[in-house]
Amino acid sequence: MKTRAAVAFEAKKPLEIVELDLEGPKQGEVLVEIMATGICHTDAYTLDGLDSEGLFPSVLGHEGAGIIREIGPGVTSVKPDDHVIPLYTPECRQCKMCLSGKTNLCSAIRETQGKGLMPDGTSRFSYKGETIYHYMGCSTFSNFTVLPEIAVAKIREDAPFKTSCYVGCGVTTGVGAVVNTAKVKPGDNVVVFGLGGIGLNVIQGAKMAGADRIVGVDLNPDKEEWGRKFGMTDFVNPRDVGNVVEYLVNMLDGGADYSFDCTGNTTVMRQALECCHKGWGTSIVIGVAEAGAEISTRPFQLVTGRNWRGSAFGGAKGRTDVPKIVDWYMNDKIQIDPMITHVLSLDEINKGFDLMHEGKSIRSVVVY
Ligand code: NAD
Ligand code: AHE
Ligand code: ZN
Repeated sequence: MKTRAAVAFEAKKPLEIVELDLEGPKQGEVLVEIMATGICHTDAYTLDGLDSEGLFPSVLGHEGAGIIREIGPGVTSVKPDDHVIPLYTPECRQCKMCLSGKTNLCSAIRETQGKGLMPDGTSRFSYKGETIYHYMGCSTFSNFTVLPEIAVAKIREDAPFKTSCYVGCGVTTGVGAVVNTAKVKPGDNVVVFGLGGIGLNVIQGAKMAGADRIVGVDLNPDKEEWGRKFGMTDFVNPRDVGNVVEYLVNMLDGGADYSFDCTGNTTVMRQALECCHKGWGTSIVIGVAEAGAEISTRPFQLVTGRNWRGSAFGGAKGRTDVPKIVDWYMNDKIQIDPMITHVLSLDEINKGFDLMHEGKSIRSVVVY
């Protein structure tokens, strides 16, 4: 079949809207009509050529929601007309990782996914006979996409696509890092670096968990108002204080119980660790740093009891947890609507990247 898609033909070039050829679902796969997709900073990072797994030409996008239109042989867990969210972290429920009870990082298809291919080692997308690569196993910047059955979460049908697509990455990543990875408890003090599409969800997760002080840190002063809307109690602009680590440690009587990096900047990651309380403070790396970047600190920071951890997709097991997070949204336990600052057509998708780089959007969503 044919599908309209925004294709990344080359790094650092705007996406081009073209009609692609799409092969139908094979064994264990489903065809999904994407109804809406968010634009995450990770899409921009890959488009900017900073992703060591970045491939071109490819169809980016990994924060979508849509409807199953066709199922391939052997598919049993979903059927046509089901509403689903594609999962860049699938959940096979059979691999060592899924069965460990210790991680959400399913390993069933990770190798081919990182090569821009379906589990059988081929792509379903092509343009004028040339292979176009998949991205993060999702490729939601295409109106239709093919996904493995284990990489879709079935969600309730009354959830609007325009907002629930955000659960496909940003909401789950931010809220999940608080409740699944850090396991923030009532009364804990939390510091969040980077108040974008992820950081604001960390803030609302911390508020939901009953955190006491929720300190937001951002270079963009406009983010203060955004943070306060979701439960931030204090705002710090690093440009207004001398040493941001010292400032936070003093402010929180020894430091944070939990801190979160939502910037992808390795200098910020170090600050996030070092603003943690001696003896127990834990810093969670969420931000994705460019290929080749490394983190550093004095080992003494760890010897004296600070912990450095990371979180992918908020530690959420996609097929199990994503439908529950959509329920939290539909039951007003968490907010999504105010964070969707821009709704665009596929033809306008490059504007969504510009708005992100200019710091003017929280989430831009493309509606097909
Ligand atoms: P975004 O562009 O919406 O927000 C980033 C925010 O960080 C902005 O408000 C910006 O002003 C702020 N910032 C940048 N440099 C800063 C600095 N030096 N100090 C303080 N604030 C600074 O991006 P997003 O969509 O929220 O994504 C944030 C990061 O999380 C990205 O690196 C993205 O790739 C990553 N991410 C990771 C996961 C995961 O599963 N681990 C999932 C989604 C996104
Ligand atoms: N491809 C990059 C790594 C990118 C990365 O860490 N991705 C996160 C999700 S970001 C969503 O916006 C993730 O899930 N990581 C775990 C995994 O298995 O990819 C690189 O450095 O090569
Ligand atoms: Zn993302």
